[in-house]
Amino acid sequence: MSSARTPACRLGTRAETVGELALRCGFELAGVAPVGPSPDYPYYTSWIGRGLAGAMRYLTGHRADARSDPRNLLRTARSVVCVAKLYNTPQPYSTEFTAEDCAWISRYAWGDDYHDVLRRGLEQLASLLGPDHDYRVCVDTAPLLERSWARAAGLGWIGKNTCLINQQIGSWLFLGELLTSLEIEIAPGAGPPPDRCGTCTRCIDACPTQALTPYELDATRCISYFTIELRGPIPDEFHSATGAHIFGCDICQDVCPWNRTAPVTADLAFAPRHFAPPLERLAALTEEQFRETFRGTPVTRARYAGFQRNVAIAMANAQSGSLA
Ligand code: B12
Ligand code: SF4
Ligand code: SF4
Repeated sequence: MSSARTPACRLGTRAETVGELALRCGFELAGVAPVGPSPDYPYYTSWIGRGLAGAMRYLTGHRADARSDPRNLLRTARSVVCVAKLYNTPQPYSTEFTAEDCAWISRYAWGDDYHDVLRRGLEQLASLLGPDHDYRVCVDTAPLLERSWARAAGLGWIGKNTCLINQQIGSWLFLGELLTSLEIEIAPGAGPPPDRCGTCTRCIDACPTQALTPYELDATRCISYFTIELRGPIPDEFHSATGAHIFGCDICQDVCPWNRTAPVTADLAFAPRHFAPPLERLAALTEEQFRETFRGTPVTRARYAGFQRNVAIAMANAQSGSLA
């Protein structure tokens, strides 16, 4: 396991750094960025403005404006503490897995819901930082540009697949943040690492729906968006490309060379509960059984109707031989 990137920072008279404290709270990476206007916010508004968010309304309107500055979430914030938690497990990648008539659930959704796991770790980190600060914990759902802040805090670069990638441990990472009123001193030279994608285009070439152009994702073409976020029918033209995916998609990370030797998490919270379940079994689940089977995992976000829609498409693909 790679050690946490440790920003040389001073917390009053404390000897420990935020990176060391974050390790104690179960995170692999931590870094700090000073609060200010959000890096990449103009890019974000351009992405929204071009319709690339599809129907994800929580990304637009006043929720979009809130992303312009973390002080919209915590008025007294002076530092953004960014953390990352590894969720990789030893199971094969979707691009290597060949069992017939099985469904593919994306790697991040095999175990416990990460929102709860990261929130607990961040609350613990907040208390280790002492009683005298205002803070706010953010994991995924807050209107904060998490990848951009993680890059600013030195956790990794943003790849052509749009994921945050760390040179040592790859991109199977959940991100979280602690906005705090503490002013944490950052070492000179800390900050974003270089982009290490180079001339590689594997993710762009492998995406079955051509959702990626370098560094940009069109959600209206993305299997992850279709199978998790979209309510209503998935456009017909994307059915066969969806293959066996019934919740999320990992292809553009599976093929990334930086994930070739990615370490695995020691946290049992992410141990797979449902790895490649048989499609027949999923198709037979009642709504109650669906809730019972996937309780406490991210899969419930698809809701029963979305889940059934996804399973039906994967079964049709299995019958027509386009599961690959
Ligand atoms: C909406 C959303 C999605 C959407 C859209 C994804 C996307 N690429 O935009 C969908 C449903 C498709 C999705 C899919 C996934 N998601 Co998601 N998602 C989010 C969410 C809630 C918001 C992301 C967002 O604002 N997108 C809009 C784009 C424009 O922003 P962005 O991707 O963050 O990119 C920023 C920077 O990269 C930079 N940037 C990007 N491109 C460019 C180009 C230029 C020219 C410039 C200047 C800047 C720039 O600016 C952007 C704005 O800050 C975040 C949580 C959060 N609050 O941030 C999680 C998050 C990004 N998702 C996450 C995960 C794990 C996934 C999946 C792997 C899940 C799965 N297996 O299906 C896939 C990965 C697909 C992929 N290749 O991105 C993790 C990412 C961890 C990581 N290592 O990067 C996050 C951070 C959640 C978390 N807390 O861990 N997701
Ligand atoms: S998650 Fe899948 S569909 Fe979406 S961009 Fe990556 S490879 Fe393409
Ligand atoms: S597959 Fe290649 S281009 Fe895509 S994110 Fe990984 S290194 Fe970058």
